Amino acid sequence: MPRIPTVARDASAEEIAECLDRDGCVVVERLFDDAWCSELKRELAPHVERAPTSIQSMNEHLAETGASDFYPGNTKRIPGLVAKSAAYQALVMNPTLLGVCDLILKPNCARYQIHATSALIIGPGAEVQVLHREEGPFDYIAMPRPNLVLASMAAVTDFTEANGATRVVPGSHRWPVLRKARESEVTAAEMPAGSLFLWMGRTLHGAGANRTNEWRFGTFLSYSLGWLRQEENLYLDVPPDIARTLPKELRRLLGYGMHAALGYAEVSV
Ligand SMILES: O=C(O)CCC(=O)C(=O)O
Repeated sequence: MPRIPTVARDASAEEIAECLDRDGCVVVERLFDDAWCSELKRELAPHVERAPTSIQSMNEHLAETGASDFYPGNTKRIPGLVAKSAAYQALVMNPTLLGVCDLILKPNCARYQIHATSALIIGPGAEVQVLHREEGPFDYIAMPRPNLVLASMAAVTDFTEANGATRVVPGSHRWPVLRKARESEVTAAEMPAGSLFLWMGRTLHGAGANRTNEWRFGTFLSYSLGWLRQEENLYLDVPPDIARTLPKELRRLLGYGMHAALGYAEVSV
C-alpha cells in the first residue's frame, strides 16, 4: 500500500517541503484547531446552503472543454473563499504554509500567488473523481520545468477513505505525464478534522467516492508562480472593493500587484 508521510502540526516548513519533494504529498496533522473548523463552517454556512449539489453551472462551463464529469455526483463546490471567510483568510496566510511556498515556489518567481480556492463538499453517493494533476493546464511548458503549483486540502470534517478523502498517488510527481496509475498505487489521504493535506502540482490525485451518509467538508487552496495565469479568476471572485479591505500581503497574494512588468492597471488596489 503506498504511504503518505504524516507530520505533526509543529513540523518545520523544511521538513514538510522535504516530504513533498520526496513523496509528492504530505499530511500535516491538526494544523488547525476545532475552533477554526467551527468558524469556517459558520462563515460558509449560507453559501453551502445555497450551493447547488449538481454544480450545474460549472459543469455546463466544463462541458465546453469536454470535462463535464470532472465533479461527478453529489458535490458542492464554492469558490471565492477569500471574500467569504476570515477563517479561510487565516489559512491562506498560515506561516507554515507560506514557509512551504517560499521553499517550493519562490525560487522560480519574484512572488507567488493564490492559484485557486474552493470549498469542496462531497455528499453521500458522490462517485470517484478522475485522477488529475493541478499543473495539467500548463503542459504546454515542456519538461523539465520548475514546480509551478502547490496544492492543499484542509479537512474541516474528518476525512476517511469511506467518506471521500482525497485519493493520491505518492511519487507520481516524478512520473512522465502520460503514465497512468494502477489502482494499487492509489491511496486515500485520511486525516482528522483540522489537518492539512499538501501535494505537488504534478502529483496525481482526485476526490474519493462517498459511501457514507455524511458530508465530507474540505477547503481547497493552491498557490502558483506569480507569472502564471491563475486557475480561479480572483479579480472577479474578490473584486477591488473587497480586496481594498484586506491586508496588503493578502491583496498581493490575490494578484493585486505586479510581477516584474506583468499586471499593470490604471486602478490601484
Ligand atoms: O475534493 C478533493 O478531495 C480533491 C478535489 C480536486 O482534486 C479538484 O477539484 O481538483
